[in-house]
Amino acid sequence: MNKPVIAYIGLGSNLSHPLTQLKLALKALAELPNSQLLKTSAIYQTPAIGGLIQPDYLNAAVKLQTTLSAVALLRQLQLIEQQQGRIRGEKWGPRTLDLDLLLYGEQSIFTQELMVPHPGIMTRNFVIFPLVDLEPGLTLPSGESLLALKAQCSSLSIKTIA
Ligand code: A4P
Ligand code: MG
Repeated sequence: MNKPVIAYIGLGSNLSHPLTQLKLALKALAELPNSQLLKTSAIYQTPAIGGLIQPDYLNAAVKLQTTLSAVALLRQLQLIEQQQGRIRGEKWGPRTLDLDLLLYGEQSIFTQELMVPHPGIMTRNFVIFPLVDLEPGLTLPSGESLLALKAQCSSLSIKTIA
């Protein structure tokens, strides 16, 4: 049995009733094998980044403890995405559900299949705000503090909806 690790997952949806999608995903995350859901952030509404014209996103994040390996956890997340009708179209295109493995313990992982910390973590307000809800004192493997990152990112375009 692997040692328990604290992992943070980012959730995003901008299709097919995003709030329902996030609630379903939270239920599925609470039922992940070999894992325990510890905390859920507020839900935020943010304009889509990435160039394509598409609806606003709802974003959130969760903190969980798991004995799954990082890759096993990623595959479980992809399974949940598929169960919620995710069709992989254009990169950064609209989606019913996107689950990103943001952090996995203190580990840095750089493979084709998995990059941890998730490359978007440092600059995206829709990742940083939910992470601050979960663990304001968090420091990334690079040594950067979450609160310092939050101070650098815009709060203008993000609002809490639940
Ligand atoms: N992959 C590598 N590392 C990871 C990781 N840490 N977590 C690989 C999850 N997946 C990871 O992902 C493509 C590949 O990334 C997977 O096969 C996996 O092996 P994907 O979910 O199929 O494609 P994607 O989500 O379109 O690409 P990507 O690069 O993950 O995009 P992002 O960074 O997730 O951005 N605007 C707002 N406001 N809110 C959003 O949530 N999300 C995106 C997508 C764009 N704009 C957004 C939002
Ligand atoms: Mg993604």
